[in-house]
Amino acid sequence: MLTFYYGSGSPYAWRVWLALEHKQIPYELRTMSFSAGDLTTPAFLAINPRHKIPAITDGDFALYESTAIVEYLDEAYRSGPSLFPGDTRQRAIVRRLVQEADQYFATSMEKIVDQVLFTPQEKWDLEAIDKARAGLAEELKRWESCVAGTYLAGESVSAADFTLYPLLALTKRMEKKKPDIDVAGMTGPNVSAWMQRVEALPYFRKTWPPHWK
Ligand SMILES: N[C@@H](CCC(=O)N[C@@H](CS)C(=O)NCC(=O)O)C(=O)O
Repeated sequence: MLTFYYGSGSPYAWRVWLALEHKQIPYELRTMSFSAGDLTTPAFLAINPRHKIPAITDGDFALYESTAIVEYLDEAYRSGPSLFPGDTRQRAIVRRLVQEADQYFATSMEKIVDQVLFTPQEKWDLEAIDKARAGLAEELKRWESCVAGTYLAGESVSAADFTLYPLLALTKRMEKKKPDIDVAGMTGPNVSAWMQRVEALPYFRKTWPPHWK
């Protein structure tokens, strides 16, 4: 049985959860607590020496880094619907979108999360938050013209959807502490409608971060 090491609210773990559900792979969910030190036990460090979730073990095979995990699941479990198109060029585009979400969108998102979630409010660097928000706004403008069909890469759900959605959802979550992040104000109609279509996937609710409920 595959074991999925998960942390609530992590956009990187969320993409793996969506992939497991989408492909209907049986798994045991192991929710790790950051504060209880679950990530730095010798047992977990043997799985991920970088002490981060997500990670999986599949028999005697351990893997970390969410993008690599999603690719592994897709290749190792052929039975469920694939998250990467069969066509070489289409597959390359999905990989490109995953990279773009991780390299550009996530970089600005991480800066906002570092401030809003992990820095006491009186120490917030408002200039840094504004700059990161401007970066996200520019990215979202770009993604607005990237929605190729029902889903980001066309008519089928792909790894690109499961990468961008959680990053955007976490950014939205930051509004609870800083309303003027105003994700709606920087999200165009195509991206908004795409988000709703991801949210309509039958297994989506199950993967909503438990501590956000
Ligand atoms: N590049 C990694 C990022 C994973 C990551 O940053 N995980 C965070 C939670 S969002 C974590 O486990 N942090 C705990 C730590 O660094 O000790 C991936 O895609 O899997």
